[in-house]
Amino acid sequence: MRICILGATGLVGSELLTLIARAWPTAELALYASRDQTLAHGGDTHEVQAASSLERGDAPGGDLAFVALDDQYSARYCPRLVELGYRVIDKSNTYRMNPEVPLVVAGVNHHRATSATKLVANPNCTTIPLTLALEPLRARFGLGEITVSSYQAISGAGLAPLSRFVDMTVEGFTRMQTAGELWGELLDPAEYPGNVVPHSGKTDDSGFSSEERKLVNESRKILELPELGISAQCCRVPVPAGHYENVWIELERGADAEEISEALASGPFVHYHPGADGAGLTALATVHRRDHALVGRLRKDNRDTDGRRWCLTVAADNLRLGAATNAVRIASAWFPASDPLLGIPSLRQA
Ligand code: 2RA
Repeated sequence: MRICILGATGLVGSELLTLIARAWPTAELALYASRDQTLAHGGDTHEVQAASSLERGDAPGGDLAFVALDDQYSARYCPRLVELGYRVIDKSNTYRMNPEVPLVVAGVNHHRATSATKLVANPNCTTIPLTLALEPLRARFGLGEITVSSYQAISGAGLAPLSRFVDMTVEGFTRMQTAGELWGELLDPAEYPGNVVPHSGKTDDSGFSSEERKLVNESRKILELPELGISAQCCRVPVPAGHYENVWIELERGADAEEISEALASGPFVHYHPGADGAGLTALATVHRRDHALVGRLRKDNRDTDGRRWCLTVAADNLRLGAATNAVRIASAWFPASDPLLGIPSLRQA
């Protein structure tokens, strides 16, 4: 089995390398990035080729391709990979809302990745954990309006911003210790990425950013609820890893906390934190449960009158459950994974 990764040198690419070794330990690997280079990963050294080499007439084919590139490069290479015989899972935004391309969350709608499917879109790193929490509630109680406020780790912006955050944090503390000044006075808010800011890229006429539109539009497609009343506000926060989402949920049918907890705890790939305080449910706690959505802090909305309005929190490692793990689980529908945690229960039992 030949597997290729486009974007192998990025943060998600690195997680894909780790997971592929767990899922398909004997697979032949072909790694691609912007240019020829050598990649050190997990004690191994890999040769990485320029992705442009795939456009040569003699480019080799393969079985499974993971694409972790920006939109314009996904649009350039995904068709070529399909032409070379690969089944392709693309992490970018390029194909997510394309009606011809399934947008798949393993554990929610993985039946949409069939044996005939050649290209699957991997949802945004906030949408995957949110829909893993919402699907068991949809199935049992129906969904009314959903409101989400997200707090997204800096690693979601990629390796360079994460490195700058770490470097400037160390530099800031060092300068504070030597200068004896308040750290905040030393930092230019415009420069220092360790701030809480709106995730406001590509804001359109609606006033909502592309990140907020992704949560809304992708959730509707994945849950197959095109009229779902959902709204979101997204922030970037100074945390290296772990996206955190506060969610206000209106159910169609009222329920009590025990029924809702049971539904949430039964959802695939969910680690449920019982208790309204959600003890231990933090952004960084996701690094200890990288392949699960952490769900908890369930409590009745103070405005509820009939058991339909609830609040809860969802958190997930944005590079793993929010990206690489979901992609590998989708692929395990076609190529069964050696590690059961990276499989899809319903298909694996078949
Ligand atoms: C972010 N979801 O967190 C976007 C892309 N990973 O910035």
